[in-house]
Amino acid sequence: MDAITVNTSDLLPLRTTCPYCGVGCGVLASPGRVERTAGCRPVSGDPAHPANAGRLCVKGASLHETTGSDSNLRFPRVLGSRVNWDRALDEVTGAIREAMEHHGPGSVGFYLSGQLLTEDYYVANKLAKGFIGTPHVDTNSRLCMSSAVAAHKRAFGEDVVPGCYEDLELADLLVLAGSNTAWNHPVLYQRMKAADRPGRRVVVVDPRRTATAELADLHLAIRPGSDTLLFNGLLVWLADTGAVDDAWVSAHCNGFDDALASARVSAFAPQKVAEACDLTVDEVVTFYRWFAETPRSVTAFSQGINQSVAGTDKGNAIINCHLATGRVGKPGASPFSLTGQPNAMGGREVGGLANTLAAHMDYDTPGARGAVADFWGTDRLPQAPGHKAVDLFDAVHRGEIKVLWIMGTNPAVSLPDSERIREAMARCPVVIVSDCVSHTDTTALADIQLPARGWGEKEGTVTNSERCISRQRAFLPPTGEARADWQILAEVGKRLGYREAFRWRSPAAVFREHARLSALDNHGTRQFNLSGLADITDEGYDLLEPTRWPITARQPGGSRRLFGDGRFSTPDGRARFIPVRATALDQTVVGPGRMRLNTGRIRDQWHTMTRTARAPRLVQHRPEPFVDMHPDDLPALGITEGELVSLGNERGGLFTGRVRAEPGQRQGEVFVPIHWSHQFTGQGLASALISPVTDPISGQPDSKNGFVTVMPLPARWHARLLRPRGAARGWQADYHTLVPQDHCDTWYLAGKQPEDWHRNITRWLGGAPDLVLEDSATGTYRAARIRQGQLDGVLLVAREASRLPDPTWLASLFDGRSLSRQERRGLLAAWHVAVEDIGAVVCSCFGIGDKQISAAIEAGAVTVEALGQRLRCGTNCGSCIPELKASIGKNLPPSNSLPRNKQSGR
Ligand SMILES: Nc1nc2c(c(=O)[nH]1)N[C@H]1C(S)=C(S)[C@@H](COP(=O)(O)OP(=O)(O)OC[C@H]3O[C@@H](n4cnc5c(=O)[nH]c(N)nc54)[C@H](O)[C@@H]3O)O[C@H]1N2
Ligand SMILES: Nc1nc2c(c(=O)[nH]1)N[C@H]1C(S)=C(S)[C@@H](COP(=O)(O)OP(=O)(O)OC[C@H]3O[C@@H](n4cnc5c(=O)[nH]c(N)nc54)[C@H](O)[C@@H]3O)O[C@H]1N2
Ligand code: SF4
Ligand SMILES: [Mo]
Repeated sequence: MDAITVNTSDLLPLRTTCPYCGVGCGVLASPGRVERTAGCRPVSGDPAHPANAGRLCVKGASLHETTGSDSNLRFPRVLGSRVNWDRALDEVTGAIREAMEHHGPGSVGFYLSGQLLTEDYYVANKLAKGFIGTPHVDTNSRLCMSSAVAAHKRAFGEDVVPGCYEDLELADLLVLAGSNTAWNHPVLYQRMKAADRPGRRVVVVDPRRTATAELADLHLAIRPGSDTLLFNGLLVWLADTGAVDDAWVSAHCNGFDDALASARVSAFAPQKVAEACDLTVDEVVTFYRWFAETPRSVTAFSQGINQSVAGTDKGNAIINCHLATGRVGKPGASPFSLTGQPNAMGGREVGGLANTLAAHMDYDTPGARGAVADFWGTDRLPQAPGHKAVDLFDAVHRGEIKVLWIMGTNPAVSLPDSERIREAMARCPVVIVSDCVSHTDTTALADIQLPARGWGEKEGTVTNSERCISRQRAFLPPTGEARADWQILAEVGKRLGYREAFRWRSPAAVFREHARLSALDNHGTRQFNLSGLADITDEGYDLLEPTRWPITARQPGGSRRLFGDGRFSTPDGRARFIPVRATALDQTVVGPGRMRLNTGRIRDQWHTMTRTARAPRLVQHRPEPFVDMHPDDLPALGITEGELVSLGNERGGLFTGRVRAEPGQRQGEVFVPIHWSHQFTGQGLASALISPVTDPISGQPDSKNGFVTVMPLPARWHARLLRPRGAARGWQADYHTLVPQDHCDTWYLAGKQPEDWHRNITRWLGGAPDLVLEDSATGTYRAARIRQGQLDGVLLVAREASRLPDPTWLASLFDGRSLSRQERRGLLAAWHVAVEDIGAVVCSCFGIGDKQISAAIEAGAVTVEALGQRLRCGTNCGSCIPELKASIGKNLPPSNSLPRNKQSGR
């Protein structure tokens, strides 16, 4: 059944698409070693791709470091044991059939992902809704884009992004609302930056001063959650200053008066907006003036808008302002939802969300159920929408879902209230997980693990934020026995007895069917239309150039912009203003110890780190889970930067990370990253602190909003443990984080109880140490273990984290070399001892000998401080200082003679 043949001997770079963010950059890639764990050669940006024109960000540029990994899932497993595919597919099919028979089709649930390819997604949706007949199919896009989807549908009648990337450059006013583009859509950010010109302005709306704010002419550090008010106020301002495009509004829109009246209820004057949003009047008026006077305005928005109890309303508050000014789908003038995942858009196209059916048709779209059922040749379509993600896992928890199939997402980490999600999965009779990585927090809870082909191993298409469909192409052999997701799903469909419906021979055949369905009963009623590709040949599919949908006979080359002509996808063709009210702002008092929580992304990691943490260079930027706090919040908590704190919430969620003093934070608010899982740390799950509260319209969780108690972690010791990669997985301590490096794993550790290092050192190092240094007075302990001449482990312990030596040099010694004499001598100092003869070691912490000290004194380092600066001696535990002083007295050249009392350094 293998439809994909990979010509691994062909080393010419092949054009494919980055599997990370929704920018959807074109990538040139080629296989490297063709061995058991074949990786790929360094990748580069595809100069011919319209999204990036050759650019890549650091994640894209590190793709080759993440492929062909030993930690990929290689074989199917049932209850932990390796099985062959036949057995695994029988188990899956048997479990689904049994659940259908005994509990009805609704007892089977699917949880999909915006990281599946469109072909995978199409087959999953067809299998689940069309043939198993369960409506309970949702996707991680629920956590990501569903508020934008709902806002688009309310306003435009269809989930359509009207603009294209060029608009972000053409705009004379670019508003970035709740989007940290510099880190999360980096290539778009590069394009925005390059478009900087006199007269162009950028406004960033974000409670935090992020890297993106560097580009801003105006940064509105708004009170979290107050965006609706800000944009309602803008609508009122536009109306009151005569900036509304009355002719356009009356020709193309409905509902303006109601929306304006609703906006006036909460936000009639900039003063009031300023007060409620925690801005100055000047800031608000400046923003409003700029928007009113700039015809070419784009408002790009992302998770600061979507992930909210009022995410849909926030989206519509933004769209209302664009409708009022006729700035929709015109060059440099549009609202612009930035999608997160590489194929969030493709998933929406196939209908992967629980409330949609297929191909931009909903359950309640007139005639859609019948037409789709006929098209698929089924009579099993569910009657009505199923559970959205948070509700789906609630249903799992209640025992209503007997078989849950999770594909391409890691809900144990990413869904709110993660402990309860884990509990739900543990209770579920059969959990099937398709992933390309073997150890994730979700695969750990799987009864059946199915190895999916990953990036570089599979063929298909993705759609980026500007509706551009690009090919992902295979250029690596699959890992182990991994299969493409669509193949696995199709095989289950056949085994369930639906041979005809699932008999595609290639992803191209799946794509053709998907394209045909998009054209079904589509007489211009739905913009999503791929009829121009419905008959694409296999060769045409192989060569498919990046193209923006709709792609029809009239527009075979695709479409840059939509709705610019004022015709929308609503029954009457008119856009809808949506009356939105600002939600009452949370009055919870924050103060020392009780703070508001915000969560989000960092530059170099992708979500739950299953792939990006394989590239050591991506780990260095932020090696540990952290807690960003305003510097002025630290003293009241008795915390200094670099210490560990735990954040807790009332439901028992806990997050431990290292404090960063971040002046870009608002006071009273903390920010934590979403990336760390139990694979890398003990308690570093942002989702553990988030309540499962959702937007009533979209069902999207309020992931940017929590309240936490901040508690310093009273650590008695801090340590770094270095072991060969993979040698010491699963270390537990009150605080522990695994930092993968090129040749070793470094564990950052801390404990609340004193540790008996002597007794337990063999446990830490996996055997008896060969070198030990201990100073109980200062709490210093260091030990190293050498096996067959090679370094096998080093443990460095100190009372304070700041007193631990930098382990970079030690980490470099794990590259398989036999240690030289100097290297051995430097081990416990964590310091490369370059001089062959250093004399007797004086400073043990840094391995500094008396000959080095004498030479430094002769060269002018005549105080303890100066010696410390030059050689680092005496700067850690300080127990060698008396000896250093003695050396100074002994070696001081006569010309440098100082009065005795001035020689002491401390
Ligand atoms: N490096 C990296 N890039 C990624 C990803 C990744 O994991 N890593 N993931 C991708 C995915 S799936 C997505 S969805 C995107 C997300 O891309 P973004 O939306 O840019 O990402 P976040 O960091 O989650 O949140 C954006 C900002 O919203 C702000 N915010 C919080 N509350 C509010 C509020 O009430 N109002 C406003 N206006 N802003 C608020 C936060 O402070 C944060 O800076 O990134 C994509 N790109
Ligand atoms: N608190 C908080 N929570 C959040 C967010 C937030 O900002 N704050 N953001 C939310 C958002 S926007 C998102 S998108 C989610 C992301 O959260 P997740 O989707 O849970 O995170 P990923 O790590 O991207 O999970 C993708 C999984 O798919 C696997 N995979 C990769 N390629 C393939 C493939 O081809 N096939 C298969 N079968 N598997 C594959 C990966 O190894 C990985 O295990 O997190 C959400 N959760
Ligand atoms: S900007 Fe996004 S799509 Fe482009 S290389 Fe970076 S992660 Fe990949
Ligand atoms: Mo996302």
